[in-house]
Amino acid sequence: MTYVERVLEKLKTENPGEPEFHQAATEILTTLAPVIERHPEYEKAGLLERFVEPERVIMFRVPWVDDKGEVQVNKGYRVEFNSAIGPYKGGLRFHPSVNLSIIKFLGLEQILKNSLTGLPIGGGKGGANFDPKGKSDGEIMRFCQSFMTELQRHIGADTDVPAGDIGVGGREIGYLFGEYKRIRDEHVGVLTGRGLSYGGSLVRTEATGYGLVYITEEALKVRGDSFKGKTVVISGSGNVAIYACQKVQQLGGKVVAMYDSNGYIYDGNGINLDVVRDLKEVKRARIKEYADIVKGATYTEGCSRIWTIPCDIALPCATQNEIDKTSAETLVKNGVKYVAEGANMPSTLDAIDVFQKAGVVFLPAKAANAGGVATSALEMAQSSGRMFWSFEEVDSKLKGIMVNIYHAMENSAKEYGYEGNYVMGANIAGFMKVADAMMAQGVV
Ligand code: NDP
Ligand code: 2IT
Repeated sequence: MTYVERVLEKLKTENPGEPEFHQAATEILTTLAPVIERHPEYEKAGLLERFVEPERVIMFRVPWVDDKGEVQVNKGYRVEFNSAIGPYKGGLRFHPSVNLSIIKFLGLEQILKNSLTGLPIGGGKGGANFDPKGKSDGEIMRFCQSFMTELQRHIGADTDVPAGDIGVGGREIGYLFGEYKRIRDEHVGVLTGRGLSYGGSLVRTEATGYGLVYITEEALKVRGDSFKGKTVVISGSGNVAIYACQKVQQLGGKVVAMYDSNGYIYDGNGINLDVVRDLKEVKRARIKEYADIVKGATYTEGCSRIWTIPCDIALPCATQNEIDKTSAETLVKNGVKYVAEGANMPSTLDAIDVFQKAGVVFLPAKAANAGGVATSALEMAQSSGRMFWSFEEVDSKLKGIMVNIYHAMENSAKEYGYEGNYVMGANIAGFMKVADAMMAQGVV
């Protein structure tokens, strides 16, 4: 058995019942095999065993009182995975499906993603199995306050800096920040994605979606192509999906479908984003209503059949494992040329295999959605420098970072003889910096 195989086997034995964590670790470690071969010193230093073991896992009770006066209890998590290159950094997810496996897969991915940005941020992730759907503002606030009452003792502007993810947007970050400040009495950059009036950065809201489109644009550009006239399918209708859609439209592409967890809308004339934003950002309504408002649009119950819609470019922006082997085969059969992952791990291992074998340009999540966390790091820089940069300044930095990531991934894949395999390229490029830092810092 090779070193990589032994580490993977140990991980699976020691962490039973964590399928998402196994999946992410398998993808990462198997693609690192050629790097490990070139660096026998890594095995002597137990580097991979340390890399896949979180530095710290925090699990806690989140009690709160709902509007009916009933006591509710949720599970809270923060996984401080790797601080070799900077303070732990990564979002908080509030969704009923959240468990330790999901937080660990997200944390592991985050280490390499954050490294790829070129900025000094380590990897972490957190969240709760709390369902924000259908909750009142007061309930959301009380939940966030209870969550932060515990989390505050573990985080800090130079220690661990959470942000948003599924179910955690501007409203939640505001409540979380207010509670942190009240308990710790410090107005610092301990969370990113803050509102512009209390330390946030311009472009952070748009950053993940914009970044996704910028890196895809670069992949198109080096092939002499562009978004102009391309048909695009985007899954999800949350933060990442909405701003990906906006940027695609600005660049001349046509987005024909989006979804939420109930079903998808198809609009052959091109999605009217103002309608989607009003439904999702203002009314917190279901996407189904789009078809009642926009003439000619249709709504179909259930999500996965969105991938049966023919498109040139697919941008999965909802959740893990939303594209399985069958969906990938259908996309390929219908002529998809580019798949760029806005969500974390939206494609199963089988689906990735289908895309790569078919010659689809496949841009993996840890590279393609790194624009969000990169802009979070720019927010941290502005906070500690007590500065506020213009929209254009942050946007151009974001674009530069995404273009750099594309070429870093391209070059690493080439260097190891896997040209065009961006899964290998992203994992290798991200890992090398973390490995160097861990080797330099001794066995810790
Ligand atoms: P939001 O909560 O704003 O939106 C999530 C969207 O995905 C909603 O449309 C939601 O539908 C849908 N969705 C969530 N879970 C499921 C599910 N199990 N099945 C079907 N649909 C689902 O989250 P974001 O836009 O912030 O995040 C989307 C993805 O992007 C996630 O994978 C996240 O990890 C990733 N990401 C986010 C970043 C950020 O900066 N926000 C940065 C990098 C990656 P519904 O409303 O019906 O639940
Ligand atoms: O998955 C991610 O990169 C995020 N949810 C954003 C993390 C961040 O700290 O901005």
